[in-house]
Amino acid sequence: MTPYTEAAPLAKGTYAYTLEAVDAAGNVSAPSEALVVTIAEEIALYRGQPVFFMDADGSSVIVHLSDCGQAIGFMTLTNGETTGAAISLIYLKDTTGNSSLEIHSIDGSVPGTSFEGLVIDNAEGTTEALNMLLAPDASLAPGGFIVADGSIRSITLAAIGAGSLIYAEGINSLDVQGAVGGSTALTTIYAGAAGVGSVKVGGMTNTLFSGGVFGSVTVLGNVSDSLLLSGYDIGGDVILGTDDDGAFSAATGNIGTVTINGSLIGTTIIAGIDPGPDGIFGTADDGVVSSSTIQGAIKALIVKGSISGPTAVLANSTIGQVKVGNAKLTLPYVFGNILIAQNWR
Ligand SMILES: [Ca+2]
Ligand SMILES: [Ca+2]
Repeated sequence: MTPYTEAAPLAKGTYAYTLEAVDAAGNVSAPSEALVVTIAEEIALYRGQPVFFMDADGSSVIVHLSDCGQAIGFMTLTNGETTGAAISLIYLKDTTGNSSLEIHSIDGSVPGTSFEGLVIDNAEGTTEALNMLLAPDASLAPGGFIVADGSIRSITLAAIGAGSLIYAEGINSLDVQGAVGGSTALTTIYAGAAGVGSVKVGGMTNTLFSGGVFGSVTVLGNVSDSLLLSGYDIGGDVILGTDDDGAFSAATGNIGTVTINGSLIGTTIIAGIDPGPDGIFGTADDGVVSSSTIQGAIKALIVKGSISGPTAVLANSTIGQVKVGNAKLTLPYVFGNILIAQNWR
């Protein structure tokens, strides 16, 4: 087998390669299945210089890296200008807590746009990665990711697709007008010991959310098949139930008021509780997350719709009040496979 190398670097576009075998007698085989290769377009992002492109359905998209710091970056688009483009990756380097990234779009047969990946590599010595990711009409594509090695002050997105990952060392506010997650694959949001300040989302499905503390959590629709873990660290592998799980250091494990305008379905909400050896929250072997600072209180849980199981809401310390529909629940509340308890361990 002789390796084949293209003579010159390929221009952006999509290329198909097929293989035909020729024997000594000159017989030519049928062509193989095509190997399709897409060469992406890479666009530099300089602060203060917006980049414009047209996405696949004709929306005009503007990507803008702004404000201070030495932040620079690049953006990789798949497909060409003739078919329209999609953002496959945005990479930002040397950002600070003053840097902001904005993605806006107008028009197109499908409103808004989407991106598959955002990597924020903040400047050395900074703990803040970004002031603002303002993308109110951009969705994080299913299976997409946002990864920052520092904190992000505010994240505004249209939606977060199923199977996505958001990893940051603290998020002050997370505002998602549409849905977070989907039934097809687990969505993970990791907010480090600093946790999240305020969370406001359209709905939440099949999502694992881990942080040292949660401020207010407001959901316009339902929360289903999800886990909100305050104080309990799923670790750098962002997988629940592995060896690197434990306590966030210097985190309170508290949760502010959780308001769900829809229903709470098959979901676990934890403040400062450890699942114990069985790995399941709400069983007899549960423990307290062992950090000297963990308190693990929940200020209030207000569900405008109904609660269905298996659902567990457990606090190491107190739960201020629990209201479902118009009823105020007395704790501990145990009904079928629903368990709501304060001072759990
Ligand atoms: Ca883990
Ligand atoms: Ca357990």
